[in-house]
Amino acid sequence: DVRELNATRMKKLLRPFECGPIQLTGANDALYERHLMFDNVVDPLAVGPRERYEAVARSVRDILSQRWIRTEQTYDRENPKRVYYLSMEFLIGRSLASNVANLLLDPVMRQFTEEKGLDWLSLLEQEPDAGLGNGGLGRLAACFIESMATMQIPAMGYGLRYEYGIFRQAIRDGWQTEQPDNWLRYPDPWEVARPHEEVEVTLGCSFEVRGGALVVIPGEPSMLVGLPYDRPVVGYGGKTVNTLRLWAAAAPHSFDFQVFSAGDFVGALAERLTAESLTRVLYPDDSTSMGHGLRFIQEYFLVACSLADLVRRFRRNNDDWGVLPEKAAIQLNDTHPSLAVPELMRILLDEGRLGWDEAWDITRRTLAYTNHTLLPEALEKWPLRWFEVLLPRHLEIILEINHRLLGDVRSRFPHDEGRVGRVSLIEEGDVRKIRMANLAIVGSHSTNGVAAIHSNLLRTVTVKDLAEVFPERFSNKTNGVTPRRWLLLANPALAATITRAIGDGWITDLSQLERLKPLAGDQGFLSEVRAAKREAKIRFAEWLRSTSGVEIDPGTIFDSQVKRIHEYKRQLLNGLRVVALYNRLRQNPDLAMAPRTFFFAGKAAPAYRLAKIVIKLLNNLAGTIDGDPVVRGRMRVVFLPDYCVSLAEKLIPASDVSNQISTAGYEASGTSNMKFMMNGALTIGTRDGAAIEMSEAAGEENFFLFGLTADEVARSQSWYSPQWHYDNEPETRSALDLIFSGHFSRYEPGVFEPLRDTLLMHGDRYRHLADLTAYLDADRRLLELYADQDAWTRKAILNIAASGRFSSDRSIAEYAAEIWDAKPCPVR
Ligand code: B1N
Repeated sequence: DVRELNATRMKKLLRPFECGPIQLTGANDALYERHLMFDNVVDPLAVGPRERYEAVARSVRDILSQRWIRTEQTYDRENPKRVYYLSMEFLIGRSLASNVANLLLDPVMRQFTEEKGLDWLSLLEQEPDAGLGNGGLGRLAACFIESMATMQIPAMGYGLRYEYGIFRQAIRDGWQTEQPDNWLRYPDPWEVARPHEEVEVTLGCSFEVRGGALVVIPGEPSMLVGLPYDRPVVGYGGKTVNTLRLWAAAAPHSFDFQVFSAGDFVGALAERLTAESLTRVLYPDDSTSMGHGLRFIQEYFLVACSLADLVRRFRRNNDDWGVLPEKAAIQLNDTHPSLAVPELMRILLDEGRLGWDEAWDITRRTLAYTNHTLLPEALEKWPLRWFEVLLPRHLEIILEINHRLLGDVRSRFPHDEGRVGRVSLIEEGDVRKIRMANLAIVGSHSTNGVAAIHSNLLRTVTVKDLAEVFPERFSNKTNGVTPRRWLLLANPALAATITRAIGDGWITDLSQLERLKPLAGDQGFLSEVRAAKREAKIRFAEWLRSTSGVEIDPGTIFDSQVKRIHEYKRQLLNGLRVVALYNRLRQNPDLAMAPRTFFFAGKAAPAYRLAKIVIKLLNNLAGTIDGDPVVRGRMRVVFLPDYCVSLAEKLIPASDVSNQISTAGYEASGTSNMKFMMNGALTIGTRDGAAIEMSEAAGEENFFLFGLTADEVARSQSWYSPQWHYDNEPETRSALDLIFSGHFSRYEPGVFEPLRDTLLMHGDRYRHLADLTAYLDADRRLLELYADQDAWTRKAILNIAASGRFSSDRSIAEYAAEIWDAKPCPVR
């Protein structure tokens, strides 16, 4: 029994250090005290909270180390098919609580912290979030590797070790400001550097970073080194510990100062620093491709390092290149790593000396691609010129792929030159570009979207012509989230309530939540679920008060919208709803309306002007409404700064209402929607992304759906008139009038004028006003239900019971069966 084994081992490991002689041999004497004193060479009695966190984390790492080594040994011995998940982002957040929980060490930890007089929760707060991602795409990668470890799938995540993750957001005078997030300032106890497994990467030119911009020095090929840093990925139960391998860029050792420096030691050293700056910072753009050269090289660097590494591992155990597709499945997380197509071809052709047809067959059968967005501005296209300078061999290969593709298409679809132009890997124009999505689809055996509606739109609209050429390659894999972090860890009260009702099998088989359905009629269970929600709300309110001084009332409805700030996600629509409700109360202070706290959180891309104005509006709404005695105690607006994984873990369990209100057809899937559902929030939202499947699973009567459908949005160009809504809908008009009257911006005249432009003047691509009255109507239904607490909780239970499908374990099971043909490889 792993649980017992670990418990005894942990007790030994954490045995207090009693000033006796310290044994420096053997595995079991790595005491907490030893880490405390010797890692930082400090007096254990004088250490601060950060050192205590580090020592605890290192003790936990000691415990998982054996398993981690044994996992790799098992894979090495059994040579199973491995899954490689390539992603520019892994938004993993904190690791301590998750690793302890997955190692089943909670009871031991409780005892240990008690003995030491440590406060577990404040210990956890010492760990910085690993913010190596922007939002949903990066968090999905994190959930997926956790699920694969739990399901004992031989998998590895490959990403970049950014020194600066997503920026820290602070709010000054209502505006977003960005601060660099130097999350590795203190030594990270989880990462293990593997200098002996470094790889070399060749580029067709040299480059310099000057003033943040990339300056290419053509002509001279250059070399970079990729240094792997490994992080453990602990599966639930602690049986499998997989690896997340993050690459850091460095200059090669062979770098010859004598030749390059010509006496200029410091100048030559600057070149080294340039190499190291490649992986310095994560691009903070979610859903737009900014077209920066540095980003292009980052993407190639990830691909080149990861493929070199996995091919080396493959060659250790196999001498026939032809079996690569039986030994490796490489999943591309969006097109960001899609240079894997020409890179794998290059390896097979130039290093493996295979012929084109064989190399192409192996490449395609090894690679698979996931698309995460249909927004045209997010679809990556890189100038052909950049390939000429940086990756000339890859360009040659891409052109050959394209030549063969277009030949095929012409013979299968004669007299259809329109199609040929659209499926081509090259976009013609002033600046010729490579279409990375087309490259990924053509160069792989599988393309999937991340929710049913999204996969359908991808196949029938966005890349229709290619999908008709390769229909068998397209499928859907609806996203999921890990129930370990998002229910077991984040919501201990609800998790315990569920376990009391149906046992703990749900932790690794979330479909078991269905067994809660009959309990929706059980008065005792209703009160338990209500009490759990109450506990989460109090916990959140307490945390908020103690960290920011902001006081909120857990007796109010907690109504949340937390996600990246983007026009298509329509935080602005939510803002208009808030203003409309505020107007109702101002006009009729005696109106009966359940008191509510509206929470907003999310970051805007630093260069996204309009999104930043939306943040400003939400903060000004908060300020004005807070200061208005007429609505005191009736409604509050709170903008929580610096939304991140650890904040989501606190707020989502505490929320009663989940807002998922994107313009239908624009949100590929969404994943926070699933976390809210699992935690017993009711969803008010549009028929978009995975919310459609969620409402089908729970029954539409248990959802508050409203607004245009994706079809209606797609056809609305001809009739949508924002002015009509302004002229004919009194609440729409008075909400807009109040904003533009300066009511929320008394000393900042005109700040919100750009919003008038987007909402009223240019036809508004995101159709805000078309959905506002429907939103308010859904909100009215929601408040009616809330008035009947039992009816509300019943629906919450039915939602929880139907959320099992949205576990990332289910998503991974589908990928494993239908794309990867990967099987568990248990570690004995
Ligand atoms: O991926 C998530 C989905 O649940 C969301 O609906 C989707 O918006 C999100 C460029 C992206 N799509 N595209 C990105 C991220 C970073 C970047 O540089 C695009 N993120 C999504 C998971 O499937």
